[in-house]
Amino acid sequence: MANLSALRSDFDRVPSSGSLRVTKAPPLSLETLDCLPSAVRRPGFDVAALRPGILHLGCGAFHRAHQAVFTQRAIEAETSGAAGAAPPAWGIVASSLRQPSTRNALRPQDGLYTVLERGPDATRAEVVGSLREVGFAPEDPAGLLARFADPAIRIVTLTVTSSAYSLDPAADGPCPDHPEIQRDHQGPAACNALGVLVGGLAAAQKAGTRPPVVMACDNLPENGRTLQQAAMDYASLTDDRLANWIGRSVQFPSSMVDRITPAVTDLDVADAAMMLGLADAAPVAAEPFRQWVIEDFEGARPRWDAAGAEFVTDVAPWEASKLRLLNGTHMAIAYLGALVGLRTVFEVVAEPLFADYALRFMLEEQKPTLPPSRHDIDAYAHQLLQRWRNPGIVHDLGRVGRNGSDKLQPRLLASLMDNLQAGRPAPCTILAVAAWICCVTGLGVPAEAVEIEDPLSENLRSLGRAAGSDAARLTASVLEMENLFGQDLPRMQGFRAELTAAVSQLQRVGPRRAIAALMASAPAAPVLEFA
Ligand code: CS2
Repeated sequence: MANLSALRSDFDRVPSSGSLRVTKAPPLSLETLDCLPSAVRRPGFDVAALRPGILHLGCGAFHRAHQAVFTQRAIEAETSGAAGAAPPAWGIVASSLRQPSTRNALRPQDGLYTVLERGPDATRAEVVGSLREVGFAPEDPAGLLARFADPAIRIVTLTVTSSAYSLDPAADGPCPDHPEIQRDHQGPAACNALGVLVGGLAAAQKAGTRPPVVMACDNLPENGRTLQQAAMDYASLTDDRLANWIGRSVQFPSSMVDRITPAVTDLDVADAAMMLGLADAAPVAAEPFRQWVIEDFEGARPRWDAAGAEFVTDVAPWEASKLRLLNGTHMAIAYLGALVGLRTVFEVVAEPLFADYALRFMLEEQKPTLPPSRHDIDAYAHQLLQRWRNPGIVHDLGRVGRNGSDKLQPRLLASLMDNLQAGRPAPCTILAVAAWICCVTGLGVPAEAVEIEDPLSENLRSLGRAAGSDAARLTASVLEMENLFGQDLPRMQGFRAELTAAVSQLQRVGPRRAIAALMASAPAAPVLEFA
């Protein structure tokens, strides 16, 4: 078994550099892999000999900084000791569904790319070789579906973002009227993630092969069960027998994935080139922390456990704390920070007022809503603050806060409902929801505020225009969006008035004074402690 700390010490520490650009360097590829300086960590197996075993849908930066790295380490763990032996067949075949840019950048590099691990004081570089093929789904839809029936592919993973499941947030299932689902049904080939998944599973069913295990790696509650239900609902729009077979025969383990991975910048490209001495058109940058907790399943899998992943019988406690503390707080500080014109998560938590707010939100409002577990939630919350305070990670608030209407329910509204039902006040959550309303409707948003994109933006902005500066009218009209807020929450006693007051306060005095007033008030209810 590989020793993680030993693997880590393979890196040489290299100070974070400035934005020097290396333009003349030859490209990273299998041919130049041996030219890497010793400070750069490289795949510990014969990359060219690696055969595929995993199909991945969506090939964004997160997948490449997370699952691909775990898989690289897992392959190394199984390869080590067997000099000259072929690596275990766990190479990743990835397919981008929306844009060909990653494929275009990675193909000339034989799928190789750099992960820049940006710590508070230093950046380390690792070249990843677990990604063996990258395609663009619309160019070869039949080829992609055929992969599902290839017995070599034993696992299918997905990082397509929660928005790509085309779920109806209130109904907790795919929305048949969703434009992407409509397009899939009318077009010659599916291009939506669910359409590709269901089409691929249909191919496996038809071929009579053992279907691959399908693993959701998106930030959704019960992501495995949610994806399975979404796939069944999608299949049943046209084929009930397929839907039943998906329910009976395909395993969908849930998993909790975590690694903060900001959008790639020119600085990342320049730093990768400088550290490698080779040009890499598709590096990714990420924090040193990475975590993967996977619901155990039947069948073969890479030695992800040797790479630091955990297999457990119930992912729910990890998933709940991650979604509610990390992702929920991310959203809260993104909207509050955006309203004062701050740009990054680091900038927000650098202000003690925002950091205190984040901690209070996590410990007094999110923590009491978590399922009982032995996890040390206080330590987790403090560790999150440390991670957000990493100056090497430039995590843009606009990116963290975008598509809020798809993410509000699991990250903020579900716990809000739990708290209100239990009679616990939740002023930090209500302020966060109010900040989201201000950001997306444009109410009282100063010129310097960061713009927050949302799929419902057009509708939300027109509500903002219609309400003018009338906070009560605005709040009432936003709460009428049943697909976001459902029916029960807006009826909870006192909630509407509190939310209206928070929107109005943000509009009048701005986030800093609103938070200061909130922090000056003592928590009104004792914090529940779980063993
Ligand atoms: C963030 C996540 O943009 C967002 O929604 O909260 O991408 C977050 O950085 C990751 O889940 C960290 O693992």
